[in-house]
Amino acid sequence: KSSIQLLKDGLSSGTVLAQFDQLYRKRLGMSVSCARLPQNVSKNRYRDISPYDATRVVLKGADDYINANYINMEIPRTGEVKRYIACQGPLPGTCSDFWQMVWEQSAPLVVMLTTQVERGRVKCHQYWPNASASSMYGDFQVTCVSEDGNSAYLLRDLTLTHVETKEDRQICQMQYMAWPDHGVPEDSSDFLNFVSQVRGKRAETQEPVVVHCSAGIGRTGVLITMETAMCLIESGQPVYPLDIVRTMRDQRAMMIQTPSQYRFVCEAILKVYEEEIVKPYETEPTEKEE
Ligand code: PTR
Ligand code: PTR
Repeated sequence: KSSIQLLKDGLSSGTVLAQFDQLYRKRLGMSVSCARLPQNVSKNRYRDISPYDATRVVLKGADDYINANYINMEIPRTGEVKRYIACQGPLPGTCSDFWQMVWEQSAPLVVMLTTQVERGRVKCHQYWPNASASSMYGDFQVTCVSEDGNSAYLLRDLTLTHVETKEDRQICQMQYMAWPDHGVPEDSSDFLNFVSQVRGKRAETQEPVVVHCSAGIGRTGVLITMETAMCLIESGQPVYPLDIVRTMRDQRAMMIQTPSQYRFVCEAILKVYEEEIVKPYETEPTEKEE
């Protein structure tokens, strides 16, 4: 059976969700001691969401902590590795760390999957200036050159300037609006369209894409899973969503938070495949026999 047929059967029988429920949330033996240091505690949005020490993004300088992990997703047989940085939504006190990270990691694209306030609770600080304005964040000035979009998502062109050297870079921020935390996007077509846009934007570069929501695990995990699955489909390879989740959780704990998020992404993968939203480059069938 093809991986897609297995996924389809597993979704109707319920085994797909049962396997997700049984998967470890944190990889055994991975320490998170940096996040727990007294000077870093206030830099975490949620006490129960900490980055593994082994894969955390280390800032330059003495104060090197930010709640962020590298997530590398290898696409077998293509030689390609899709690189991400998964992080929490910045807090008022971590905006300058955030921009330092974007700068040091040469990230060209920031994907934001939350709004600032949901159901009356702050989910992410506004770490960028309003349209046509500039703000300072530590050593960096950020200018919002343009803002454009629709009800599902917004695109912002930002200029990030290192004030001391006067060097500057263009950063694109893509914000998906219609997706509450612990939930799923309101519309899978809008979401798939958004993921395709993200793929298009990142096509020209090998640099890591920064992805965040509020905690940087649930919605961030869904987006990375979706893009990885699209790459696999495109290169004519089988898609095993649980393997994707495991690979992510080996690099940041708890990626994809709820069974409904997992179901949503599995159904979206089926849709991409069946409606040929992404088509294989190769013509020969390459799916593994099971
Ligand atoms: N989820 C709650 C929070 O984020 O504040 C509750 C919580 C509190 C969860 C403490 C875990 C906590 O323990 P530790 O800091 O040891 O992970
Ligand atoms: N302690 C928080 C909670 O369980 O509510 C942590 C948390 C918050 C976890 C948001 C996931 C969240 O969703 P996301 O990663 O999609 O922002």
